[in-house]
Amino acid sequence: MNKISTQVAIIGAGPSGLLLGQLLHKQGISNVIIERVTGDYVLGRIRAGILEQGFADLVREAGVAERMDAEGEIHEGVEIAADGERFHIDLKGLTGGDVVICYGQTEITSDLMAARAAAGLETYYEAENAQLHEVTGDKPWVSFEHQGEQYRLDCDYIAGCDGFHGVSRQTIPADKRTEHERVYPFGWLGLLSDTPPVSEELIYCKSERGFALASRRSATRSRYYLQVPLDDTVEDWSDEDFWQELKKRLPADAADALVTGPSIEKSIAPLRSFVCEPMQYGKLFLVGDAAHIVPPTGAKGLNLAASDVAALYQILTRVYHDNDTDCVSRYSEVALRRVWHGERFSWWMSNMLHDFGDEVATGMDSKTFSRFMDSERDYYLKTEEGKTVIARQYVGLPYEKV
Ligand code: FAS
Ligand code: PHB
Repeated sequence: MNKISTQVAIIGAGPSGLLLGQLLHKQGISNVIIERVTGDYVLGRIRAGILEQGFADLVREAGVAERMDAEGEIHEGVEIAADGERFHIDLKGLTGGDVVICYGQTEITSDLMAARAAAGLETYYEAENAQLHEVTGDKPWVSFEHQGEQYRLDCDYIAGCDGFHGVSRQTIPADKRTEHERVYPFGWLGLLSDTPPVSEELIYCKSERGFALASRRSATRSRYYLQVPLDDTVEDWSDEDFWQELKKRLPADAADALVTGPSIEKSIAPLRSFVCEPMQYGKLFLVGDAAHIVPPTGAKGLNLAASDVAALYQILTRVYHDNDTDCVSRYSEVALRRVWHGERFSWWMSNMLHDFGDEVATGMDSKTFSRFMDSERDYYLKTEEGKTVIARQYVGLPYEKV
């Protein structure tokens, strides 16, 4: 048995774990990351593309923002196309100057990986069968296997940054956690292509045929999404099928301008709203997708992970720098306040912009629900105060000081 120790054990080397590890390191707080797969596999997951101001500022504080600031695109507005009209949401104008950065999660993760390696920080990739022990005691520890060897990692705290399917949330006894969930009756088929994006700004489209999103990674790389039935598979969709359907859902002039090309990645993500309460148990803290999931319609998933990191980073800095452990118990309360705002916005945007077919999930028939959503769009897309609500939520609510 290999015995190692650190101050904070981090489970998962996705954006949450890597960002937390880098911030703690900057404060002289030792940490070890245990990751189930290879770094290349982590980078191969194509996910988020929009970073809130708060996230970008945290990456700058971590000292890892050079490429993001050089290559990330500042977006001062976003477009919603619905009911035959195109509505521009002036993020900067409606929020007094706040904007978002368009920079892929893959890039942020790559930058954080490089910074961690450059700092010589310990990351165990391909670590198998991680188990968390004595999380309610004074000295929790983690066991795992790596390259055929058994390891025991002693620590003061454990940050469960291991995503929705990780081990951390399951470590909290079922009778100690409440899980809130809404599974949507559709998924998103995403396509990445080295083609010039159809628009400078993102376009969220509600069409008669279902939702579509035109996003981007750079001036030469595009990211598109289509709402698809839950039982669709990637194999059901050739590139040509994707492009033809996208053209039918985009506004006509955007469809005419669409440049198509071979996909370099294509995948289907199911959509759910999910929150685990509380987000801490003894010396274990749940961070990011380990604690909550949102439908990507509000571009909140990655950004809520960042605000969890911000709260936990503040707390652990106070613990180790000021010997202040009173604030430890406040993590879940502080993190969940902002998580639920992100959950509501993502659920609300998904309700307004998707076709729910015949689903009756709201205690009313689908036609009645659809009429309510018509009115929701009519108010929020056609009034200044309505668009201000969308803009404020989209750029991200302020982070709470613990
Ligand atoms: P992650 O899931 O990214 O990382 C968790 C890490 O823990 C993984 O590397 C995993 O391998 C590791 N792990 C799991 N179990 C482990 C164990 N037992 N031991 C060790 N390691 C373990 N958000 C958006 O804002 N916009 C989007 O368009 C968007 N699209 C998405 C598409 C998909 C398919 C998915 C799944 C999510 C998407 N998201 C999107 C949300 C996504 O970006 C997450 O919010 C973000 O990855 C959260 O980061 P982490 O909390 O680090 O979790
Ligand atoms: C993306 O570019 O992947 C993206 C952007 C905005 C969203 C969801 C996904 O709301």
